[in-house]
Amino acid sequence: MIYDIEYETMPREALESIQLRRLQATVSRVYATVPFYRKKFENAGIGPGDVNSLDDLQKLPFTNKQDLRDNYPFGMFAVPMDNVVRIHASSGTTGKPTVVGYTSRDINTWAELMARALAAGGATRGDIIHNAYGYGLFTGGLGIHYGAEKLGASVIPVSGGNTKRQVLIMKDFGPTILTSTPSYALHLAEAAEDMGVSFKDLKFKFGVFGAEPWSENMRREMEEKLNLTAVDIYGLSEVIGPGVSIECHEAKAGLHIAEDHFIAEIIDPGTGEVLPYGKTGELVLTSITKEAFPVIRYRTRDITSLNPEPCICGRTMTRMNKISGRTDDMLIIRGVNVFPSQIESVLMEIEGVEPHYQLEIDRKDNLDTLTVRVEVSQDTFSDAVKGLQRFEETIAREIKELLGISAIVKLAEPKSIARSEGKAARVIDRRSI
Ligand code: DLL
Repeated sequence: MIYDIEYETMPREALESIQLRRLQATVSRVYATVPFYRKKFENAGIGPGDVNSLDDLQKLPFTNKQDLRDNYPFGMFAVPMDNVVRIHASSGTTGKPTVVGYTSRDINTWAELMARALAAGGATRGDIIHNAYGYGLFTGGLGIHYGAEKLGASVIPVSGGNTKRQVLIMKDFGPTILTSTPSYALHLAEAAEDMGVSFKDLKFKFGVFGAEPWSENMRREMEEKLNLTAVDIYGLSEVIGPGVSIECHEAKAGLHIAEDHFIAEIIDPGTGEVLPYGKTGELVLTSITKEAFPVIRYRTRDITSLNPEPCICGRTMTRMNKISGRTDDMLIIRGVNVFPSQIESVLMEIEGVEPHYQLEIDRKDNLDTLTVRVEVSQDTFSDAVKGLQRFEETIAREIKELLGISAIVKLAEPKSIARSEGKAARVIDRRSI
């Protein structure tokens, strides 16, 4: 079902004229109300009057995470606090959190976007949504929640954690849509199995998974284990939260960006040059309808490419490909660039390997070592030691062949790698230089 048929299927020309109008209004507003933007624009020698076409967006300076930190906590807000009705923050792994604010119109915009997103992911008014994204400063829980209500579905605000109780709820309430991080969904599946509950007997039809990267191979694994159709949802607090883009369940081939609210660009992360459709680089997003916390050319550090081809679902909005990594989580191991998602992809191709893994990077005598700890199924694990050794070597060989890096593979006992209730921590980098 297409929730907002008028906007989601709008012809390009009409969409672009709306984008330009909204961009101009946003630029004028941030110039007038946020000293940070005024200063940046002035330094670049441009003013609101210089944005006369969508191409002129390229004249505007980028905004990055450090800028938000420098203006911590509320320095980037474009409205007085009187008009702010909600605050969220992203914890991040280092430094201060990034704080974002919403007016009541922003909350409504976000709910609309999330209603659209859930509908694209297969949800309807008649569905019961088991929402296991964390509620709190993280945007996942409340973002999905408001969208589910706007759509008219029934939402179970179960949040993350208390996994056994979640399994009981899944069994007794019969939810039809699961929303959570992909790693927590797998954890739920495992907990259910331990409790003698099979996902095959549950009522889930669709899962809307995001907030962390997951590969196509992981999708296959999840669809089978969870007995549902898995779609990818993307977003980030700085831009609004979940709902920036969503896969349609019909195609599951790229995430439709809500382009009537955000303008997407792909840049070369090294030079900042804007790249054409199809080229892979860093995603840059500009919000064009937000009031409290507009962002101009925000560098997401997420790596993807854009695809303007029409989609079988009827939506005209440009699609972004699944995020393949972040500019800051690219591992350089003995000079070879590799993203955790690539290793995941290789692992998920191998029979007997479970979707739970951790990458440990050390530096010994100035040499980097990569250890891949990966769980295997109970059957495999009960094999003779020799068999296990051979299996480790096979996996290491696959990694070497496909990615060109040598790894030490260590098979881990089923359920020995820590499970997460939110975003999984897959990389432990012990190199301190
Ligand atoms: O993770 C918002 C969200 C909640 C999205 C629920 C989807 C579902 P942050 O905590 O600010 O916001 O983290 C944003 O998470 O820049 C990406 O690196 C990563 N990320 C989010 N969605 C995906 C995805 C929420 N579908 C950061 N695939 C982003 C890969 C994702 N990475």
